[in-house]
Amino acid sequence: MIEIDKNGSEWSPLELWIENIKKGQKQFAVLVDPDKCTKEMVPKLMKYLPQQATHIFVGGSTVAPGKTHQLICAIKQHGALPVWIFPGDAEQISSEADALLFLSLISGNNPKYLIGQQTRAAAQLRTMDLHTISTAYLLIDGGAQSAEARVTGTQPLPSEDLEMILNRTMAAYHMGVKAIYLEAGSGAKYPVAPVIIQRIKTATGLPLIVGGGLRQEAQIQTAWDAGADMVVVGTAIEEVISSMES
Ligand code: 1GP
Repeated sequence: MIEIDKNGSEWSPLELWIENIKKGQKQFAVLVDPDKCTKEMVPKLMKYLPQQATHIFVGGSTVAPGKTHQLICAIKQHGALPVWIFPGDAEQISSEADALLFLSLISGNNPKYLIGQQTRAAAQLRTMDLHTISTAYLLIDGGAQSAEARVTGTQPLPSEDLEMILNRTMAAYHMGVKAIYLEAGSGAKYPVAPVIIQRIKTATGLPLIVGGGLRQEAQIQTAWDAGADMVVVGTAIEEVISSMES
């Protein structure tokens, strides 16, 4: 059954994404960190967004409460792209977003990021109408110490340990997640390798997000060609925007 969501669309954000995947349309999310982008900076952000952008992700590893909501409100005022929350913790939730990636950090064994933050988030979700996308989140070594590993107190999975990456992903698959997110870490030296992307996409068939260390068009195309349905770019776009005149 097709449901009308709160924005009047026939499709929920996840259903719409799956439709795009069926049509072969690749997605490009620009990641905006509320700690680095204030609401005053939003007009400039929207002016210099890359043309390929299909989504705006909002989130960061350490964000003061309230900042995520303010930033999302400003983005929604200035543009029409769907805004999905990519939360570093349960404080980063706003009913103004179109969707919340309901992440579980399954590459690590820290209960706080496997079920703790999710329990706190669920308490808030009881009082708001926000579409959630259950997502298995895997941190994979990208050759640099990442904020994600530091803040969550977990080690990334070694990129050569395909068996472990696959087994952890399949555990989440059997628990019924709706999407997978392969993360090399913000500012990674090496993005997630195509062989990993291809293996995970083939094994699960689930909508697949890939991010971390994607700086060049060719790297993005490689991730899409390997099976990513959506790429996420943060640092490279932050750098371009901050180099532009106000
Ligand atoms: C999104 O954490 C990444 O998955 C963002 O990484 O800042 O390296 O683009 P970059």
